[in-house]
Amino acid sequence: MTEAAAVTEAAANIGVVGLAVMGANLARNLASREGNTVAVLNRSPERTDALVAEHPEAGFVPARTFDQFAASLARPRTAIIMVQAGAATDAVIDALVEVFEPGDIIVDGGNAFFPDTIRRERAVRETGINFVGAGISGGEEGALLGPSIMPGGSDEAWTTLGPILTSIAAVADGEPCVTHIGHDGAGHFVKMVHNGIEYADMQLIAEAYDLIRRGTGKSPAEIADVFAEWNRGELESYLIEITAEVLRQMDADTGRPLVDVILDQAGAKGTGAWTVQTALSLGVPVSGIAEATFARSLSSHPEQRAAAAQLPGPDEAFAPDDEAAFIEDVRQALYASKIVAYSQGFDEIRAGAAEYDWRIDLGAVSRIWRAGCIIRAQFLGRIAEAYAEQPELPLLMSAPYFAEALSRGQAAWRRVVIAATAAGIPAPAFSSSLAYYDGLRAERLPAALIQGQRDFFGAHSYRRVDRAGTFHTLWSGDRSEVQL
Ligand code: NBP
Repeated sequence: MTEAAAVTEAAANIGVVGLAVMGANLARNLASREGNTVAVLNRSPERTDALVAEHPEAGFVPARTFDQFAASLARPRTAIIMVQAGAATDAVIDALVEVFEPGDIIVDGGNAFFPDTIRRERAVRETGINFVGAGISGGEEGALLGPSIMPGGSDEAWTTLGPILTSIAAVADGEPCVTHIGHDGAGHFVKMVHNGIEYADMQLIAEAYDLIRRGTGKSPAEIADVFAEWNRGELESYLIEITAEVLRQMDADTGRPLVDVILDQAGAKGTGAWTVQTALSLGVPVSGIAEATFARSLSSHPEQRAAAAQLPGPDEAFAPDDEAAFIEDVRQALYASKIVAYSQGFDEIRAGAAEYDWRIDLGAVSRIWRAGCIIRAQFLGRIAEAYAEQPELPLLMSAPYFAEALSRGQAAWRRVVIAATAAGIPAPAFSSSLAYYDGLRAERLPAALIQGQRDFFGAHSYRRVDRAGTFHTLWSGDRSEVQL
């Protein structure tokens, strides 16, 4: 090999494997930042050729094979995989392990389920190569212009990767939206919960829209104005902003509001379900996220919906006396339920960190979600402040700012849930969030009765409020109590 060829071959400081929409945009983002030269590789070479031809300004270093790709990267070689999650990711990892050396870094930027990331990190670490699972949020636009990035992996990998990811991340109040979340699967875990919160946020907004539409008869365009107004206050967020845009959109074919011609069956790619499954195994009640995930499932069973359509609802029509007051109630119910959803999500991250031995800084997580990602909002700054004041906060919604907001909004929240129930309008996320709030603040819970039932049929025993120890009542005998 000539000297010139060797220099060319090791010209890139970062590589991207997988050049579909996310990978191509991430590669362009990387290439646009000073100091980065980006090697690119895709299974089908046509995609690589198209990207290089369409973006000569990016100065990409294209590769046809994994050998060429490895040769084009300076050490420690660092590659971000942006392929379909699952078997494709495993195939690319295997191929990179063949051509990389100890100290090199493989980053999976796809939407992997965190136990897969833990497994992959363990396997790759055996070779001396670093493996980093990095959650990347923001969709296509975020990948191109600046996503919120949640990397896991080792401290060693972060030393090289940190500056590269910092160069492409979104920026909120001068701070890049990337932080080293924790080891092995921590980054993908936090990305999973981010998506779960996103499900809850979207469902809450959808319930607010439905209540206003059915409660006041306003048109989607009029409700768009309501959301645009809300976006100027404490609910200000990307999701509220795009809700106004979607509601304002008219269908060119029919002249009707687009929202009325879109089939009302919500899709899902699985991250909401992962968040709920994981929460169930950790014993963390994320009821808002669960209801949001179930609401999408419910919507997607047309045969069951057709079968249930004949079932009766309430006789009374829903007509609030004071429309403006009702809309303000819905706004407050939305904000209160949103606080609960985020509180539950952060609780799941806290529990996951304890279970998997990750040292996750919850304040830092809220800060990197302030820009770049789908749930970006002013609100995240409030969460950051709460954790800055009290890093070991046991429950986010008990922080002074949120406790005050909940106490201000709880009467409206109850009125909305009562109105929705009376009118037969489903508001599962609003009502389950309120039940969670009331459950946690209750002085006594009927869990005591459940313990009694469990002891009755299964001799599961119980503890008492007045004495230490474990007890069992001889239900089938003389019903006296024994201490175990
Ligand atoms: P896709 O998830 O649609 O995957 C397409 C890419 O995977 C193509 O480059 C394809 O190569 C490659 N690929 C497949 Br499929 N099987 C392969 C294999 N066996 N070996 C090598 N490459 C293989 O792409 P995407 O929508 O750009 O998403 C990429 C990742 O980013 C996914 O994990 C996704 O979950 C995640 N993500 C997506 C979004 C989003 O908004 N779309 C947001 C956040 C994260 P080919 O060209 O040869 O077929």
